[in-house]
Amino acid sequence: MLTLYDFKSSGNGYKVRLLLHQLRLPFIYVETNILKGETQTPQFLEMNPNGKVPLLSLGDGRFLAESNAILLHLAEGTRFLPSDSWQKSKLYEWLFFEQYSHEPNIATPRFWKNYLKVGEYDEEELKRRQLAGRKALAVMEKHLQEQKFFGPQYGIADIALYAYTHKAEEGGQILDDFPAIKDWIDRVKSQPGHVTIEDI
Ligand SMILES: N[C@@H](CCC(=O)N[C@@H](CS)C(=O)NCC(=O)O)C(=O)O
Repeated sequence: MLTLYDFKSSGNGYKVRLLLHQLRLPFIYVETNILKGETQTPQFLEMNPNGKVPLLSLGDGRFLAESNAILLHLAEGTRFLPSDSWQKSKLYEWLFFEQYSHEPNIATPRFWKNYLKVGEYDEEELKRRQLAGRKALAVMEKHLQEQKFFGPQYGIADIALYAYTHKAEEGGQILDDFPAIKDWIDRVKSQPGHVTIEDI
């Protein structure tokens, strides 16, 4: 049986939850409170030395961390990951974009604004990241003006990008400025087996 160590409001964790539901794979959910240091205990660090969720236990002693690596592992051989090598490489492009240009600038401001008090984060750094986040959203908007999804059909690049994009306003972004992204969010929500970030 698969076990997912996760924190409910984590978009990185939500990516994995969403795919598990859409693949109809049963899993045990273990809430791991990052605000209470539960990812930094010796027991947790034994499973993931990087001390972060999401973490997937395969149930046979193997553990896999990094949300997009988990998505790739679970999606192999399914309709969520193309088999054509070029299409697959283009999808990897979006997964790496998500981790380098998108997540640090969309997810981190959201975390600061939701969980930290003014003064606990650097206002200048927040503004810098919000600007970079807007640039990442503009890249997505341009793609979505021509394409319905971030692959030949709905798949794990959409899941990876959706997780924090649909909550981007919590980090100070204005999604009304990106109409193609708003339409895509509706398309993602209407996929079979969709669950929200509040669901487990
Ligand atoms: N690149 C990682 C990022 C994981 C990450 O930042 N996880 C956060 C929650 S969203 C966490 O566990 N933070 C706890 C900590 O750093 O102690 C991924 O995509 O899974």
